[in-house]
Amino acid sequence: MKKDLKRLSKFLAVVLRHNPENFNIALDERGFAPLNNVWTVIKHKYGDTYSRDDLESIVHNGDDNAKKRYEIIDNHIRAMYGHSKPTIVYPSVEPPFKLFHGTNAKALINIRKNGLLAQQRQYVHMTTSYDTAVLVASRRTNEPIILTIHAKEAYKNGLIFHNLEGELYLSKAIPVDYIDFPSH
Ligand code: HQG
Repeated sequence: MKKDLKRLSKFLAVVLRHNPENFNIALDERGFAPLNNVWTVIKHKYGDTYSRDDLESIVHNGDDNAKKRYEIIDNHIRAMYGHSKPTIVYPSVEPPFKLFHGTNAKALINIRKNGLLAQQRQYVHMTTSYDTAVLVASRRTNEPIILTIHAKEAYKNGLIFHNLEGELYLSKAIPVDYIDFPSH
């Protein structure tokens, strides 16, 4: 992704995931805001730097890894996940047999004690793709640690999972009983 599109994508995250009220944007119960209102906010911040095509490109093509963070439906736009405040009520789904979560040695100490907790976001993020888990962990460490989550078993025991689209799954917290830790 071009560097300047990444900047716009990060700004959209601030508006649509974290602080919509700072920009006088109200999200509905599914996390959507009128596209025109969001476009006005972008124009106010960046002037003519970005076109509507740039915005559409971020929404439809995602970033370098074709990772989609936003969607537009009926002239409304939302962040699909990653909110720092309760925003979207996701339907519950039955997850696959296992999911992966990429983390680092420092976090692992606490995860071994308390399981996976959502930290600054609303949910723990997990993926069906081992390689994606490595990428996610690599944001914070050169030595990713990949945890395997026994998701189906957790689900059968009452834990709630959500899936937006594709490989990303969310849950409020994952107790240690359902996590395979590295042995060393
Ligand atoms: C760790 C990005 C201490 C957890 C990515 C992680 C992903 C604990 C960090 C998405 C813990 C939270 C999510 C516990 C978990 N004690 N640390 N009990 N439980 N942790 O960023 O999964 O670019 O909120 O291992 O690509 O790293 O935003 O979650 O290291 O899809 O679109 O606490 O964010 O997507 O970090 O990443 P995050 P994440 P975007």
